Amino acid sequence: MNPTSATAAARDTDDARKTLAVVDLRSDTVTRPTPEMRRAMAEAEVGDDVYADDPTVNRLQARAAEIFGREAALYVPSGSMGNLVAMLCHTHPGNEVIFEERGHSCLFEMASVSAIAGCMPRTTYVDDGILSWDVIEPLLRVKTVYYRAQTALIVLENTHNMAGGTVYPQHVSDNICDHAHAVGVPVHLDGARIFNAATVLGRPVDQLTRKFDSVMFCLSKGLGAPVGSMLVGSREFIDAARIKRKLLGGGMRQAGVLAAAGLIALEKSPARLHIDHENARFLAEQLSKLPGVHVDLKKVQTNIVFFDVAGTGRTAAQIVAELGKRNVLCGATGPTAIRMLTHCDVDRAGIERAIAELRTILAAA
Ligand code: TLP
Repeated sequence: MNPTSATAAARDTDDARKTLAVVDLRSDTVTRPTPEMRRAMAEAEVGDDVYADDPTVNRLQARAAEIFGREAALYVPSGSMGNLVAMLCHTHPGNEVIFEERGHSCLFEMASVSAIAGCMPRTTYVDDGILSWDVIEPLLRVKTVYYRAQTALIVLENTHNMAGGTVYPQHVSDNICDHAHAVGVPVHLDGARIFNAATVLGRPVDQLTRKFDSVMFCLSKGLGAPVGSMLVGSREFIDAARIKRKLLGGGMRQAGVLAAAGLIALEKSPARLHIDHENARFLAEQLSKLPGVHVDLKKVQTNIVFFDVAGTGRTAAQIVAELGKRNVLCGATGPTAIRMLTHCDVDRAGIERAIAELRTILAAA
């Protein structure tokens, strides 16, 4: 029986419902390590990475640096720590950092830019999340009167999570970096999902990111590793980043058991991301056909789907709760906004089931 007809048969009894597999669309962070990853983790050669002695971490770092065409890379426990380490390297307390208003490192990382780096966020809203130099320039404070906080850093996010997984055209991010450098301001890329952007653009990540002063990307999102993110940049930047990572308590010991899965994710997963994108597009198109549901299809460019349920007469929280009872998990991001992400642990049948469950919920009085 396929999962969709299984749904129809099982719906009426709670017991049967429990047997339905969970379709977890809350995030691409929810994936479980593959059997190959688990084997590599069990067999990983390890050492103490605070002494830079872990051969598996060293291999992961060398490979990440190579793929991004940079001098060096650093393994960090999370994307949030990677972004914060970069901000600490590029700024001093009392500086300003420019973000798009819904940037993850501005809005969703516990205000670490202020609470820990001591900087003031300067933000601007762009509907699709894609900044341009024209939008950034008026926000800059460079060599103005001494009592104005100076801009020390610009942070771009590619893909832009809360704008719907939107992708920077390369000429736009290149142009921002060129202008920023001309006025002496570095640019950091929150590239948590840069491999998704590379998949859409059909360009390698080293090309897309070559003008940035530092790049953070996540192994633990679309690439499917259980833990970890990478910072890449110059040798000088990574040496400084290593110190900041330790400052934040992010120096890990036999981290090779985690890095082993990261290496597999890095080598193997980028090639399959197009499947997640195709599933997201299918999901978005099917959702847009449901009564009262609105999807901005032009923003569905990668593996993230936002949709609005205002027209259904229900709140996002109500729908998320109803779906949850049917083992379809997703998150409300506003009173009537819901986010779903596709990833390697959800296939087309799972997506079809999610749509079927939502259709049923909406059909109920
Ligand atoms: N994003 C998570 C949540 O925190 C919202 C998600 O489910 O999408 N940059 C971007 C663009 C991100 O989306 C995230 C996590 C991070 C950084 C932080 O990575 P982690 O969770 O590893 O600290």
